[in-house]
Amino acid sequence: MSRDLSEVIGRVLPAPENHLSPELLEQARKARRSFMGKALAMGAGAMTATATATRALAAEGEDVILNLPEHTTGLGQPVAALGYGQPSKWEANLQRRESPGLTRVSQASVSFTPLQGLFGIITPSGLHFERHHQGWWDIDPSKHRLMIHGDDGMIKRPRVFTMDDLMRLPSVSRIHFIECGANSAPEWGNVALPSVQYTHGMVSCSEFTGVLLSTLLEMCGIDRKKAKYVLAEGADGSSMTRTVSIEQAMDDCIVAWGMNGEMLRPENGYPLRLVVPGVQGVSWVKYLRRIEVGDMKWATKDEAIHYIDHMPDGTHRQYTGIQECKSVITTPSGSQTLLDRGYYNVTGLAWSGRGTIKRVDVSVDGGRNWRTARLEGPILPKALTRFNIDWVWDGKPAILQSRAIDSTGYVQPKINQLRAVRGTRSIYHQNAIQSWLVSENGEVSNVQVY
Ligand SMILES: Nc1nc2c(c(=O)[nH]1)N[C@H]1C(S)=C(S)[C@@H](COP(=O)(O)O)O[C@H]1N2
Ligand SMILES: [Mo]
Repeated sequence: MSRDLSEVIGRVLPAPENHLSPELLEQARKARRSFMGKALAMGAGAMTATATATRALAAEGEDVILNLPEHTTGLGQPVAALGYGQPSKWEANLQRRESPGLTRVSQASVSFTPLQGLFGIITPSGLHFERHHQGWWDIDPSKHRLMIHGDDGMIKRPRVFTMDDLMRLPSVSRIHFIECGANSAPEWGNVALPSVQYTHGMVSCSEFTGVLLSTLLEMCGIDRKKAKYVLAEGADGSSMTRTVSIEQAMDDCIVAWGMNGEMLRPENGYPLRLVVPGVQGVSWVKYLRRIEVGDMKWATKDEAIHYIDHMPDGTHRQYTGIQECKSVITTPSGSQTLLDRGYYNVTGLAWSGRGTIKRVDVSVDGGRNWRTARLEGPILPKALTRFNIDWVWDGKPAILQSRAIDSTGYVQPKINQLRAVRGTRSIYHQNAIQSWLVSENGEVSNVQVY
């Protein structure tokens, strides 16, 4: 960009739930309204109006830069009062939230990650989404055990591990996304949830630390000829039990105790969870207590009745675990407001359960024209990948979309392409292109483009 950015830079008013206090939000809206008035009055000279508005803001700011506030002249705090650090109080609106449309059924609940307020690819642990089928627990690690066993000699040395036993073993630390299979499910119908937090906030990405499941299975003497599947079971009341293929189990599954450099948070499975990279969240069994090796799928309740895909012909598909290639623009996104015309860094996330992200294209005209976005490193397999692209908003309505392509060549589909194959009765695996409408007044909302 050769132009002087200060003349054209646009500012995003975040979704109300993020970052700005209600007072600041109202201030910004007022500034926006007076800018719109000026811009309207100046007609074709709108770009000048933007420059005027920007200079007005700079002049306002000069008071701040000239008058030294107390924090520049006084004594600061010695060390953080709490032993464990907390975010700035100014960031109090950046929170996990329960979706407006979802009813909480007893302890079966979901909280969503505020993707609109995050940078890079790592989800801070305190903002990692949660999905509990029967509530969460803070389990005493000294009493937690993991049993590995299998009939017919499939496991020659069955064993019960303590946490200490496990944490002495050779470990790995790897960055992976976890996405609930039901992420973006309301888009199957025409339910337009207001913000990216609710449309896509059941995806998070962390560095997980633990012992490879293959290491444990080999230690226990797995019979590779007989073994075809493993069953993972959790220690909570949801009887969460999921079949994982032996290929995946021996490949990159991790029996993890660490998340982002510290022990797992209780709500994310402390002290032990299974990490099944690329596969829907439900297989990432929390409070992991048992691994059984077998030669048939178990067809447990969470794979025979739930987590199935209803097809248009009335049949249903089972064991569709992989999270296919998907992406979403996180800023500007639903419920945010563009405060003026000019330059924006359009940014978002892309991921694929089958490998790495190869390319992300962005459209600002509802899919007629596409430009290739910049991918931000690191680009890791089965992890979130950040993309960015320059955009100068001319003040006219625009429809922003992103379309990801993964290392297998798979192209993220449009919603009508997905519906043509899958119908509209599904809950899971909705990975269509997401569309955000930017209206003339700068407000961004969720729309579907066919
Ligand atoms: N033991 C147990 N494991 C579980 C669940 C559960 O309720 N109990 N929920 C599953 C579902 S449906 C998802 S999407 C992920 C959510 O993981 P998180 O709460 O760490 O985000 O955990 C999975 N593992
Ligand atoms: Mo889930």
